[in-house]
Amino acid sequence: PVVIHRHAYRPPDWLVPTIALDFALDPQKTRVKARLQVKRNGDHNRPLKLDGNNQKLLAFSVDGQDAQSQVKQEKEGLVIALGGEAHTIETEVEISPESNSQLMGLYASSGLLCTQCEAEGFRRITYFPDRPDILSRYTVRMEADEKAFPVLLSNGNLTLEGKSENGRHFALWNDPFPKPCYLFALVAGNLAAYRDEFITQSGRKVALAIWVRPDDVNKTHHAMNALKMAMAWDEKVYGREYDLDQFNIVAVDDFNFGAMENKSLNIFNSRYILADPDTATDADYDAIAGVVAHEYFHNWSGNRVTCRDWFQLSLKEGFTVFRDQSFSADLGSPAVKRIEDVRSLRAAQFPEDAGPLAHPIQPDSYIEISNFYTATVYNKGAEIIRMMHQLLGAEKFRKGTDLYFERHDGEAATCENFVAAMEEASGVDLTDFRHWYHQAGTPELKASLKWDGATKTSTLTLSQKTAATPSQPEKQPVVLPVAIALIGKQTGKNLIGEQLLTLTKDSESYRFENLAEEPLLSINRHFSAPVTVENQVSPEDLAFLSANDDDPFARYEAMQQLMLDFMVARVRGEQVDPKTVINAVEKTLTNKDLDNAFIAEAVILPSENMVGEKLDIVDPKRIAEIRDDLRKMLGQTLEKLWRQAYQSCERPSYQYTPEAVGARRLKNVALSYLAAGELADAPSIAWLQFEKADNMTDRRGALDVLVNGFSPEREKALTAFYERYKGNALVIDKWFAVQAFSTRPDVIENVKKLAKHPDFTLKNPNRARALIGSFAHNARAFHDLSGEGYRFVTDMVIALDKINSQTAARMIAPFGRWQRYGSDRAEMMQDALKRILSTPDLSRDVFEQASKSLL
Ligand code: DPP
Ligand code: ZN
Repeated sequence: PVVIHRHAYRPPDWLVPTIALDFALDPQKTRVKARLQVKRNGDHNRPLKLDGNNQKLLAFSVDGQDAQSQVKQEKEGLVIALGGEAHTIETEVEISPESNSQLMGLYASSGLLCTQCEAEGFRRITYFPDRPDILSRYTVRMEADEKAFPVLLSNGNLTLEGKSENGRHFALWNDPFPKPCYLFALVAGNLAAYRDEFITQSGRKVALAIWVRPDDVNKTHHAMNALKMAMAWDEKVYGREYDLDQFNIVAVDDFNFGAMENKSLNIFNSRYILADPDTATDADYDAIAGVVAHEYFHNWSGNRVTCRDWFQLSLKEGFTVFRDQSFSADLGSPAVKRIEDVRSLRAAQFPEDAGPLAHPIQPDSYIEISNFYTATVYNKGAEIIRMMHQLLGAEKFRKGTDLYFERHDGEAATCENFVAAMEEASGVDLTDFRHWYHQAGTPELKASLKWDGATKTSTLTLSQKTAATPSQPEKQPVVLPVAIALIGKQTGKNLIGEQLLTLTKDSESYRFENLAEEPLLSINRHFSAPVTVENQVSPEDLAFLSANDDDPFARYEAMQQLMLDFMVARVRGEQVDPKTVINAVEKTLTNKDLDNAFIAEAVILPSENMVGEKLDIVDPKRIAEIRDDLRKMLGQTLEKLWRQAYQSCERPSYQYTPEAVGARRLKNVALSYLAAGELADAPSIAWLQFEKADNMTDRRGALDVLVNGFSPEREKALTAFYERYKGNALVIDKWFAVQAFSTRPDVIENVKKLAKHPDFTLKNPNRARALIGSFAHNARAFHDLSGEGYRFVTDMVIALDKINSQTAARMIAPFGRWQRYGSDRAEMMQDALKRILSTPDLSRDVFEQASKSLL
């Protein structure tokens, strides 16, 4: 397969200022006519190359003359020699939406026709130079059967609609903003809209519509609220206003990503739009608000300023994730939001950075760009923008984004353009900071604080090291903004309030004088730098910090480290006393100054994977035993407190307020500890909660607990849940996922059975991810020494690759960590990768991930 290199970028030979598309839509056979105005770019005589695959070429002409005999058809497109400076190219092709199971290009989903073009789906619709640095003005005519497809949508403004022959109708759309083809979109189907409007800061009225199946209109209100808040927030925080008179969102059931920011026609995976209390959890509500905001924010960070090439992907994604994270933090509790974001960074990105698929936020090369929509490009990318925000301060950061938007509006830009604008507007030198863009791996930050009682002085030494990653054996020091404070070991008072230390070298020391007492170090407050921290602190001091640090995130971290150190020591076979951990959890639970949402986060143990990352050889079974054991101990010793927390968090009826969400969170964490403690009445409490729940958070919380046990309530609840929600795909996804995450030893047999359930299909990415993706992240089951877990996921990846290679490729990463396991597991994991690689007609997507994972 061809490898694309970052340094091989060359500007396009031909530009396409305008394109007119004409769709005769039909699920089996859609005809697409395209008229491209092409313009030679620069002084050269290279031919015009149009990317295209999965389509039948019916006609090809240049300047109105048939040119089918002059055009060279290659496997991946067309090549035509052109003599003049500008020409009109016309093509007509036939494509089949219904047989498009890859869900890239134009495809059918539950009776709708819709598109997904990022990154390279447009070439499956029509022949076109499919690269993000070609910006064109689009006019789109679409025609379809009026009964089956009453609604016809595309980007921009609707300029004309009407009837045509044979029960068909048409619509004409015109998008005044030049855009790359990955932002093109079209939807046709029987949809109903929930409508609202937004008045921009300059007073322009924007018509908003969320299009869904007619039965689902009542589930769009939360998404609509989020959209309006996001529009107002972007005006207030970034000065960015919406630029068209219409903004449409469509929800579809079959979707590879979470959502897509097509200009003025965002298309969403329905799981990030549809919500009501009966079917969506509080976590779903948060995710919906976050994704709606994310896609909306792309209108500026992505669409108005787009990416020059796909190596710049983090330019739009890292920045936009940072923007949506800040939005959600402003809306709710910043500390809890930060805890959640860091938890997902640690769960998804740190392992990526530590394994064979490690890549910088600007990768050096790729085989298939779809494989680089990663936690690194998105979430680490967001952390890198967040560090710039800290180094510059909010005001200069805003000056930088203003300059960036102004300077590059209407252009395809690079990450370097962004950093340069930041640097210029702020006057802050970011030369060394740029290493973050090209260096993979999570830096390890070592901290040691020495106290000299005689002089009342402390010296803090910080040092950093980044381990080698594939093709990057040597690492340079990176710029680390480290927020610290010194806290009195006796009094718990701040001796030194928060300071931002900027570590730029391998190692540096800082002196603090005239301290009233011996200090404890509060480090990497609010997770100011995306690093792992090595800091030798006693369990007692960690417990003290977990109760006294004035930064809520740092309190959470102290607690996490305390729990993690304990579990790691136990896995290593050391005799350690759980008392300190238990007391710290008790203190947190009884602290009247803390809110429920924070308490719930703080008392959850670090994941099994986090324990694994601390060990030379990962033994998932042993780690699971140790973690279960600590949960059991906490459940039993603090039984009274869990019961109290549970009761005090009960509410007479469902409300969606931050207070009620926090209460539900703590209530369900308390329930899970009662069950972990194997308390006799835990299953009946869970069942009662399940039965009388008036919302999905409580119903799902109860099911999560029951599914791990052997009580008769387990089967009752699973059956009741299924019966209640059958036909509701999003909730049935939860039913599959809950079972795939079970801690029971028979989970693999059950998951294999579920793969044969009539509701299971590999064709729907949400369903495939719910069962296979969830199972592959259930460490104890996936890594079972029988090898059954590996075998099952391998079989599924191979089968899925034929249907949807992008989704299949995303399930390979867990195999790539084989070096971290003992030889018994490592060999089986390598064998799984080899078996995948020996499959005939493997996709580029899966080939890239599997071959890199073997190295
Ligand atoms: N660009 C999309 C998003 O992240 C992914 N396809 O918003
Ligand atoms: Zn995005």
